[in-house]
Amino acid sequence: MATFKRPKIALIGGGQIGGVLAQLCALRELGDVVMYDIVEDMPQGKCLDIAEASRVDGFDVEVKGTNDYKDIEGADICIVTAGLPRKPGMSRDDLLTTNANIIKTVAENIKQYAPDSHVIVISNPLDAMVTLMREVTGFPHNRVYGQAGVLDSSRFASFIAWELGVSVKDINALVLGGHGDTMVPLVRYANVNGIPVMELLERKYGDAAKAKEVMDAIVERTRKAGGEVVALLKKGSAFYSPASSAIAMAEAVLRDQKRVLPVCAWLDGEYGVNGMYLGVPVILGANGVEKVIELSLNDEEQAMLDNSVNAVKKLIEDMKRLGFL
Ligand code: TXD
Repeated sequence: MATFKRPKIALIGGGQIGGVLAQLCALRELGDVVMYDIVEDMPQGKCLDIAEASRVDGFDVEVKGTNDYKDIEGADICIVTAGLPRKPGMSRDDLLTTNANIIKTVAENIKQYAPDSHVIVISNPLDAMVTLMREVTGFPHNRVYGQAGVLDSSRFASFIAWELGVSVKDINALVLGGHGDTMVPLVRYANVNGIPVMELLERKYGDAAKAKEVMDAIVERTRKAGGEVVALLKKGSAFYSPASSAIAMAEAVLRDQKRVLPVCAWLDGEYGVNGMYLGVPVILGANGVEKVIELSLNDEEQAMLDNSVNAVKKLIEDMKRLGFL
């Protein structure tokens, strides 16, 4: 007789993002959750707290914390947030050495205990940490990917919706490139249920120059959106929206949704980029990154993407220099 099992989701890192991830996994009944952290008792406490809401929220999944990697054994998907977040004044790249040491250990344990899992990396600097995760686990590239673009695109879409005074549900907006200040919000492709955003902005202001000025400000705010939250929180970085974004990715994989999402994925010639992780739209389903979708970019967009590629390349060079790759 066939027996059925719920998917097992391992959360590596039980800090700010890890906590929201656990709660969202439970609320959406994505699978049983095990949260690992090095801090003693903390993941156990957080998970017990979340699990005790099961009657109120009505979810039938387990949510457990641990300090022992053995408990992630057989996980179907690992979502990694282990590492330090930014403090005001820091760039994501300032976290490189500390977080690379952490990710290396995390990757070795995922390789040992969950060798068939998919890995969604969230820790910063994102593009470099995804690269390191893939290198240490040796998993196929389609099973190791990073979350950045879903969040950056959601921020871009939110700012457009607020400016136009329309539902964010009708906004489609895409951000390409690395997860840093060089990211590329694609204005030309942004639309409100098919209507180009620039057309609506021009109608609102009755002036193409003013519309461009407003859009330039939205693009700039999108690029700096992480820093805007860091400056307000003072003690850490954004955590609700990064968690929601990673859950959208995990759900696409666990439910084989074939969603078209911007993901930090391995490029093998696409966009003229060879052998490197970068944020691009992909089809995300049961096989992870099932296909990279190539968009035709104009010269200006391609130049911005090249600039972003160079910023990620510099991070990879730094990791090589430091002996991580
Ligand atoms: O969109 C994105 N990709 C991001 C990424 C958006 C915002 C923040 N992003 C990055 O996620 C951020 O720069 C950090 O690198 C990670 C995690 O952010 P979070 O806000 O959750 O940080 P916390 O609250 O400090 O949690 C990190 C946890 C904390 O509980 C530590 O005890 C734990 O990581 N930690 C470890 N866990 C396992 N193993 C080791 N070695 C370890 N070291 C620390």
